[in-house]
Amino acid sequence: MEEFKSGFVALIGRTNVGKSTLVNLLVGEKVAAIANKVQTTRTAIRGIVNRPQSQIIFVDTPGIHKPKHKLNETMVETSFSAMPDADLILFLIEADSKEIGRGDRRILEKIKETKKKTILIINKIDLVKREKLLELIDLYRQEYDFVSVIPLSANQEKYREIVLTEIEKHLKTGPAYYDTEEYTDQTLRQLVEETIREKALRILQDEVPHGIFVEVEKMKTRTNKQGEEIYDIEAVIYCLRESHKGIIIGKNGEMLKRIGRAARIDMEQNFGTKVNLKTWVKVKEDWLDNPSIVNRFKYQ
Ligand SMILES: Nc1nc2c(ncn2[C@@H]2O[C@H](COP(=O)(O)OP(=O)(O)OP(=O)(O)O)[C@@H](O)[C@H]2O)c(=O)[nH]1
Ligand SMILES: [Mg+2]
Repeated sequence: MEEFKSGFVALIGRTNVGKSTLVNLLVGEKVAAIANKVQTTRTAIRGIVNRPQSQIIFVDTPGIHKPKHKLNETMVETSFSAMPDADLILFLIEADSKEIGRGDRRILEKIKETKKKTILIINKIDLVKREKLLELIDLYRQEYDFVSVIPLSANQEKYREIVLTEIEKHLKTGPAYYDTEEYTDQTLRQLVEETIREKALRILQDEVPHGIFVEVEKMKTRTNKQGEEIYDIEAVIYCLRESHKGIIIGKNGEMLKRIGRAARIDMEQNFGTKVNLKTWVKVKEDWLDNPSIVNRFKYQ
């Protein structure tokens, strides 16, 4: 019989390349927030795949970008800290890249430094012509000896098995590090906070959602009259300014209702229970540079 394999696989790439989309696809559950905005993921998030002969622990990380404040700095630090701990790295780039930009160059240098086994993932191939890919593969192959190169679309199910099989090949014999029933290391509370923040990111415009963090204040489970399990959740959305608070709440509270409704629907689907969600908005100026808040996003 083949021996059981396991390992930690870190996903690294610039912001918005589709790391969280790929983690969710591979895990088959909603582990990380996805949005068509930069800097969606703020800390290292683990997603676990349990297979008959292996356990793969994916480590999603914040996208590499140029920091503007303490939170940004911590996010980038977190991503680079995840690399030395990994057994394998998935380096994600976008299929429409024409050259190696500054962010990708920085990541490449780190990979060369750590000499880690790395799979190059070229994402969003649905957006480019095939011929373009060959040039890009060539360009990157000259930089590092990748164990393999996989062009794909992270939002298409058909790539799931291809990537998992390739990863499994490169894992070493080892134990299951996590309970095989688990699919993430995040608590339910963290999943709730991330779901609300994801909806705020998707629904709000400009800089408003980037200054938000969410805190669950109360979470209780009970059984309703119909015998269904229901979660009563109260959460606060913190933002940077009074003017942002006005935007998040919206006219007659419509915006906040939209965010809350979208979050509730998502949670009911992902948790398989009913959810009764109440949200408030509060201002906390300068939190982006406040170490006691920002330190929550450090790699651990
Ligand atoms: N067309 C297309 N869009 C994709 C694909 N993969 C991801 N996206 C979109 O790209 C955007 C960013 O995806 P995320 O998964 O949040 O990217 P990320 O790398 O985790 O971003 P950060 O957390 O900010 O670093 C979302 O709008 C996704 O829907 C793909 O294969 N094709
Ligand atoms: Mg992400």
